[in-house]
Amino acid sequence: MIKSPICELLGIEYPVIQGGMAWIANAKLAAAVSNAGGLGLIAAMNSDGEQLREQIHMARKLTDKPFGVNLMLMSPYINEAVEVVCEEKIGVVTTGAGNPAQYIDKLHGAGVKVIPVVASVSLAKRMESLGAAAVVAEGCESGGHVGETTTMALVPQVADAVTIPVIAAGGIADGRGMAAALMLGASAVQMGTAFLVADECDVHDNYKEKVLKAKDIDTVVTGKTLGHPVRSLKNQMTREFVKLERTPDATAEQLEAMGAGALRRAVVEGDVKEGSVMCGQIAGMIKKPGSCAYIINNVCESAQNILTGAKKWVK
Ligand code: TUI
Repeated sequence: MIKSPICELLGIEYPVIQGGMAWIANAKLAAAVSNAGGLGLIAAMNSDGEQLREQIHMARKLTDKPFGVNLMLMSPYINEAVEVVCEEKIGVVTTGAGNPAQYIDKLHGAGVKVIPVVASVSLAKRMESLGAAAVVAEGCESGGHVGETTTMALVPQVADAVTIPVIAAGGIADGRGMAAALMLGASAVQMGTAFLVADECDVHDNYKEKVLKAKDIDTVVTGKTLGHPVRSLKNQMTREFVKLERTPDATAEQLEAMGAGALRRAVVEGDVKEGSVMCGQIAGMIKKPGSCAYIINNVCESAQNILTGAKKWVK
C-alpha cells in the first residue's frame, strides 16, 4: 500500500489528487474521487459564489470523505469563491494560474489549508513562506494553463527548495508515472487527464472520445502571446488560433475573443472542432474509460509493484 505524509495531511487513503479542471470538475467527479480514497476537487472557475455553494452542498450529500475546491485565480468570480470556501469551512483548496498570496491569510483564518499549484521554484518558496500546507509542482505536460518547465525537471527542483510536501502533476496517468514522481521527491500525484474518461466525469462524450483517440503528439500550446498559455488537443480551433497568433497585426482582443467560451463549447456542447479540448500530453496513453475507483486503485497498485521491484536495478 502506498502511503505518504499527504494522506495524513488531507485525511485520504491514497496519495492521489484530482486536478481542478474548469467546467469539468463538478461535485459528482469530486465525490467519486474522494469516495475512491483520493482527494476530489470542485473547480470554482466557472461558478459564481452561489453556484459553487450548491456544488459543495451536493458533494457533501455524495460523500462523507474529505474533498476540496480549486480556486482558479483568473476567474471573474475569484473573490466570491474565496468567500464561499471560508463560509463553508472547506478543508483544503488548491489554487491555479497565478499567485494566491493575497487570499492566503483569509483562507488560513477560516481554517482552510492552501495548496498552490506552482510552475516554478520561486513561487513554491514564496508559498512555503506564507504557510502553504503543500505545493503542487505542475509540469508543462499537463493540460490547460501551463508553465514552461517539464515535470521531470520541475519536481526535483521544487522538492529540493521546500520542506513542505510536494505533489507532482503533469504527464502522470499510470503507476510508472506515479512511481517516477515519488522518486523525484514528490509525496503524491495530481492527475487531470486520466479522470477525463472516468465513468463519473460528466464532460461531453465527444470530448472523452477525442481524448481516447489522441496520440502522443496531438496536443499544442496556444495563447503564449496573451500571457496565458493553454495546452489542448489540436483541432480546427487551435489551428485558427495559431494562425492568428502568427499574424503580426493580430490584436489581443481578437485572440481573447477566439478563446472566450471555447472550453465551455467543448465540455458542455461537445463541439470538439471549434471548442477548446484542454488535455495533457499523456492523453495518448489513455485508452479506456473506467470508474474513479478503478483509475486510482490501478495507478497505486501498479506504482507499488514497480517500486517493490525497483531493486532489480541495483547490483
Ligand atoms: O490552472 C491551471 N490550469 C488551468 S486553469 C484553466 S481555466 C482557463 N480557461 C480558459 C482559458 C485559460 C484558462 C485551465 N487550466 N493549472 C495550474 C497552473 N498554475 N499551472 C501553471 C500555473 C501557474 C503558472 C504561473 C501558476 C503560477 C504562475 O505564476 C504566478 C506568478 O505570479 O509567478
